Amino acid sequence: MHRVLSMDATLAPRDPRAPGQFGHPVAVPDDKQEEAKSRWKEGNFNVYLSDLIPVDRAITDTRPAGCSEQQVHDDLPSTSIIMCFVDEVWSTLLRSVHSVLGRSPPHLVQEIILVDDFSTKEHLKEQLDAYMSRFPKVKILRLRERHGLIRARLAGAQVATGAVLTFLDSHVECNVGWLEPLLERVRLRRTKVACPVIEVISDKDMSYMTVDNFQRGIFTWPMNFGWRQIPQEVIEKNKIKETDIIRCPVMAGGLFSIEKKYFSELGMYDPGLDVWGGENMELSFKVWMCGGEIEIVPCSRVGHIFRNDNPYSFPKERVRTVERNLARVAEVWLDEYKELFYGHAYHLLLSAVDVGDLRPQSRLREQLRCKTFRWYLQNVYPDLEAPLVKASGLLMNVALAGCIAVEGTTLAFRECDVNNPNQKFNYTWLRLVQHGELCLAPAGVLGAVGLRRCQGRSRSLAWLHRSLAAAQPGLAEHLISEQQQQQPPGPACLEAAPSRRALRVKRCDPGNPHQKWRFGRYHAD
Ligand code: LR7
Ligand code: MN
Repeated sequence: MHRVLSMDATLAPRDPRAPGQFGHPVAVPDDKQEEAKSRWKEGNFNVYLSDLIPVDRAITDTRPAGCSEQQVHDDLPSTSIIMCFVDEVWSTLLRSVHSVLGRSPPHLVQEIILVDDFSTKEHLKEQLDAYMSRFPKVKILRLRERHGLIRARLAGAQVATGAVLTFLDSHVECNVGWLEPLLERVRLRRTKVACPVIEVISDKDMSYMTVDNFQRGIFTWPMNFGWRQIPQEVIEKNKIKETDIIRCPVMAGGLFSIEKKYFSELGMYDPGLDVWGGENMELSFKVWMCGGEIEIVPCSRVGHIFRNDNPYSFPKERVRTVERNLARVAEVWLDEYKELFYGHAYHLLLSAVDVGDLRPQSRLREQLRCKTFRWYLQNVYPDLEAPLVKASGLLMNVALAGCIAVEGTTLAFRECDVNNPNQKFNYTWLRLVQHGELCLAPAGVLGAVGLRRCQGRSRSLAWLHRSLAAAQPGLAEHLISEQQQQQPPGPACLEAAPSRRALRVKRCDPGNPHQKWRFGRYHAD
């Protein structure tokens, strides 16, 4: 083994006084404000400043103490670096490539594959070829139509010859010693997927900033990626050090190393995902559930320009594209937990997005003998709140303290009995009041209610309650039917009639306790 190589061609920069040198912030001169402003949209960051900064600027070594003394193996696998871009700004693309060339041990870089995802900008054509012809390791793969990030990465992976694939965005700066610690993890176990700590290159002043330690990649419903700090008490209890590997439920998506053969065994990315977004969820679930691990390696650090908006167009609308990708991922990987996804993105359920053919992905999951999403939650992401239903137990009327019961295929209103299974209902993420296969439903005539076979995608079976009903003043404890009402106009609520103890749907009345209901237990708001 050897001490990690602190290779950095920029340690003695050509011009120490150049703007942005050492990752310092740069200010736009007063007389250039207009120009800087007008060029912002070329990349949705300060393109004017980026162009002033040397493409091989130095940045400070932000690694935690101890990283530079770590030992890595002499026989690390070599890697192909794959960088996809569409209409990337010249200076940031060059800076990305130079940071790899300048701060990676050359023998570990098999090649740098730049995948041009059908860019329209002139500087990315002959000018780029000419510039990169000086660097024999840099190869440019030109796609002849827009593939989108996900399929562009697959195209890059197809031609890559290294044992490991390392994906990077096209506006990054790799820091000193970034590569060996990633490859060390993959060498340790071929099913490890290693991510660097992603630091921040300011979109405004182009400064290189470090980030808080102990961050995990996580998601919240409906599958929004985020970072979350490991709680201080957990750090103390387990004596976690700044240099310790962090296991992540999900990766950010852009920056990681994965063994090429393992990536291909996993079927790479689902090729049915479109353009951009959600692929990080897909790969993360697939890796964890099918025997691998996602790790953040604190001694590997790469800066990335975070932008508020994509500077390129989407073939279809962006939100629609991402939502469709996520729904596809949910359908393939989430098992019964996909109800949580749809419950938090209910409009997707109603619009019945066309997720395409899922069979190849389901077959893959079977062939790989992947574990269940429940296993993933228990073992990889136990701190995610994921109750399978929103509420459960008896469904009690507030005014009469009586409960709804299923008798055969009809409904009755009875004295509450916690031991009677026929009085147990779930309030589901799909907004159903459900007992087994049967769901509470307005029967259509004269305000009657009855039972119907449950059907998640049907709005006529859905009820609003608690947080969902709270938008309508005074109705939070009510059960508001989502069925389109003909007569009477306005929202209709479930009511236990005071006299005959019968159930019916009547016009919602905030003050009426006969319309207020409580489930035995609430698992989510
Ligand atoms: O159609 C496209 N074709 C491309 O080649 C769209 C994009 N791209 C390129 C693009 O030029 C860029 O180099 O793909 C790369 C990623 O696109 P960005 O930079 O617009 O994405 P992002 O940084 O906003 O988004 C993050 O989420 C994406 C979801 O699909 C990808 O996984 C990105 O790689 C990912 N970036 C990171 O993980 C860096 C840290 C961000 C965070 C959190
Ligand atoms: Mn990016």
